[in-house]
Amino acid sequence: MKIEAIQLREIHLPLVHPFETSFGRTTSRRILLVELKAEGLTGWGECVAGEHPYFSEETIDTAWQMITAELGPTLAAADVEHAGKCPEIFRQVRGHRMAKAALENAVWDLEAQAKNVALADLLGGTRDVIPCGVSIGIQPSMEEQLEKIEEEIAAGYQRIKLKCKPGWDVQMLEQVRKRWPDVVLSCDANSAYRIKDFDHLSAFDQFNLLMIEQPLWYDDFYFHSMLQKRLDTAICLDESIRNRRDALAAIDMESCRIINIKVGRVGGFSEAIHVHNAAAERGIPVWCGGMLETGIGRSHNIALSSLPNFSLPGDVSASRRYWHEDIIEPAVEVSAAGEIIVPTAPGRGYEVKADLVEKLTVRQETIRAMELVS
Ligand code: OSB
Ligand code: MG
Repeated sequence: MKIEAIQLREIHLPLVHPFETSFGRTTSRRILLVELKAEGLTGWGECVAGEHPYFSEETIDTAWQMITAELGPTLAAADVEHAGKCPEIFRQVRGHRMAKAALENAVWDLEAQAKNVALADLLGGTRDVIPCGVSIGIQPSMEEQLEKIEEEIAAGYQRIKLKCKPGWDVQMLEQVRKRWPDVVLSCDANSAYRIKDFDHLSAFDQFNLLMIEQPLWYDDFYFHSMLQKRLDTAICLDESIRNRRDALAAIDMESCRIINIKVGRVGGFSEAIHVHNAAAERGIPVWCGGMLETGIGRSHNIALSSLPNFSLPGDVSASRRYWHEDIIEPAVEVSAAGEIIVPTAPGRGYEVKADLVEKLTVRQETIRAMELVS
């Protein structure tokens, strides 16, 4: 397949509710969308890099720069035999995994359409429905926290993940557990704790959490392994797993017992499948993380979550939790049983609302092959 044009767009979209983590608060998203044209088809990708380099080093601006200056022209010049060849095509560029994923995932979308198969099938998916959880941000008050949890349990979500940080942890979890003794709960610290907090973190064991996500440094395995030895609760790594080798190291060192796979964080579907398979072979369950995506990234997450080892509920939730109006049609819905149906139509299985995307666009740029540019 020859990519004929790569269209980049930045859209601005306010969140229905602000989302607060230990690293900051987001009220509105700046999102980079990729539109690939080939053989009369359009493939879509979404870059999950944030507005600030707080989750990872990348931002929407570094991704825009990398795609326009390096990755885009390289892709446009390449003969893309199969979407799985993208990592090789991008190999010379180190890092910038979210930028790479935005392009690679759009190529998978194109390929699925060209082959007339669902993206989930092309990726090797086996599930018809995926189990869904929610990620609840740090709330301004305990009252609002309990209200929010109540609302999401009523909506059917199978697992409630609570963002936590020093000062919003043990006491908060205590109150939640008191009210809901049996609900499946986890927490996510986004690297808010340090070695001096090990004893404090042991107190989390009393809450029977499914897992505690990324308690320590964003780039660490060693101290997570030290901590895991002292905790009954399973550690789940998010930020520190960048690729299959990281997954192998973390599993081998017993730094975690569960892995959160974010397709953007690992650089695209190819690497996400490698991480999935490596974990499956070692009996480590995975689940699909979220990055406050629009329907485009969300539809990619749904397809990925259909792989067999995505056995735990992911942070792939309904469109309406994030957006007043999503940019895809139909919007992503979660059933009362807390499940999303995996689309069977060719490609991602959701239409992009082109007029809405156009209206939300604040900048755009088209990239063609190197030779055509110069
Ligand atoms: O750590 O999982 C995370 C959102 C932005 C950055 C990091 C994370 C998150 C979430 C939200 O937890 C997941 C979602 O609902 O998209
Ligand atoms: Mg996380």
